[in-house]
Amino acid sequence: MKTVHSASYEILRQQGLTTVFGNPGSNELPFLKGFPEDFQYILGLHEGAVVGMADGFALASGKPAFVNLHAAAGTGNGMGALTNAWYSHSPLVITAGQQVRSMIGVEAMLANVDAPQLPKPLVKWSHEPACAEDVPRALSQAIHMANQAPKGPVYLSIPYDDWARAAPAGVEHLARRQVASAGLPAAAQLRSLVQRLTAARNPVLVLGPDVDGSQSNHLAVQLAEKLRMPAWVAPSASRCPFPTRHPSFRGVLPAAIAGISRCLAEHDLILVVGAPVFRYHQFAPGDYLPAGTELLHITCDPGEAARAPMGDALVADIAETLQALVWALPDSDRAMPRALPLAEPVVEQGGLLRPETVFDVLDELAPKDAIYVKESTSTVGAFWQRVEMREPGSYFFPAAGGLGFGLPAAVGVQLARPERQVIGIIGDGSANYGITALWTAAQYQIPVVFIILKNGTYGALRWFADVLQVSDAPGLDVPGLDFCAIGRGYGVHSVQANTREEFAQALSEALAGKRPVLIEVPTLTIEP
Ligand code: TZD
Ligand code: CA
Repeated sequence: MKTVHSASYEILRQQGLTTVFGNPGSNELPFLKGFPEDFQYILGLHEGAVVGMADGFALASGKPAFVNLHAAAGTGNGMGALTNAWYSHSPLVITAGQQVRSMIGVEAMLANVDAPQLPKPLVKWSHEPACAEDVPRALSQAIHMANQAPKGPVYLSIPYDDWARAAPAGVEHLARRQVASAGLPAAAQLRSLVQRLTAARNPVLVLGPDVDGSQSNHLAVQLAEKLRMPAWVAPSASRCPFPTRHPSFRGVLPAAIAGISRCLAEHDLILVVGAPVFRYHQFAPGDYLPAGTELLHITCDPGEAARAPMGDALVADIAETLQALVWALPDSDRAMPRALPLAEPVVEQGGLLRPETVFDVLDELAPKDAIYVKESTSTVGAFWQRVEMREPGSYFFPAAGGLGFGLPAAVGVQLARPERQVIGIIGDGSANYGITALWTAAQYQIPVVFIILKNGTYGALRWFADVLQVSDAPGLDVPGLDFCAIGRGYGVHSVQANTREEFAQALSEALAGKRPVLIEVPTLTIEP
């Protein structure tokens, strides 16, 4: 007999979701029964780590990732991670076990009384099928919803007595369904874009995470070269959309209204691609645009288009649109922008290392196609200045600033991209929110190099406390943490490096090995 269970696994198999990131409970056991040999189960010890790993896996593979959580408590633990998945357009298909249908009403243990309500508003779609027979179809819908532009997380609650029920007639049509979308602007829209870009005296490009997400980095380069434009990375960067040593590269825009206007003041036209307009952070009021400047926005997300406070937006497929623009635009005869000068080495005083030095050593020793998963908030600026990134998919940072992404996501990214070295650069504050992912890296031998920058404090909050003139806030320091002991406790080979030489040595050894390694580096605190 074909069951809801076998039909659902067939859908997952045919749609390529054969890796299950999970943390099980009694409600999930019937789903895990007879777990097929062609699937792999990646156990995370806390749901924040489970969702973070799946998020990294989805972002790095560009494909939906499957998650199985335990009812309300498991879902709740994973929800902080959903803030990042939502804003990074990460296609996560999250399922959770529910009590048997007849026991939800009496609120038996582990009944999630209003399951679809719980993960809102951090999912695109949240659902509990009305009957067991609808579970396979709902699962198919979940996959296609997650994967449609703009991609994002979805949630499905499944009562555990559903799995053993007979699948309905016609279920076999679901597994091989393909749902595609087209997103090329109409000819007239394209003409208008080309006209405005050609007419501009001094245009500038601002690129966001969806350029990298749609693997359009090379098209962004061609566009910048055609129009001889400088290219900025949109504020609060969660990915790297442009090679960082290209002559057009200008760095990451500040995440403040006034700061952005200041950086773009000399331009008459700003073309934003694949980013919200804009992902501001610190409140610094001012004009949204420099006087006399126009803004054009190309995005795959209708929500981003609608909520922007200025500019004209076009909702379209990023890759298709960039390709069409590259074909249609004539070469400009402006001068090519000049490359930014490389950052000078900093002077070490002999005490704690500066993060800049750590990054210089990384830039020197890491493979040029290394993937950086970064979650050390006070060192973002220094990192972008000092570490070259060339390839698509080279950088991931929590898109909503929700800490607990970095360490697990590094594990998920490495699982999705075994051919490239993943290096996690994690603050001593951030590391604690997703620390259990170290265990998964150790048990599954996922060879991430974790670099823990230990400055003993929530460095970015120290800076923010200055900005907000809060000089006396409690709870900003995190002394007394021994990450080598913690790493060893979770089964990861761990070493401390105190000098440039020790760090270079530890990093070289870690890169040469085929196992996860944690390097704890005591550092000074710098400003973001
Ligand atoms: N909790 C969660 C889940 N996300 C957050 N973003 C914060 C708290 C607040 N927070 C920040 O926004 S930055 C930060 C905190 C606690 C400090 C992180 O410290 P770190 O990095 O050691 O990882 P730096 O380099 O010392 O800033
Ligand atoms: Ca810190």
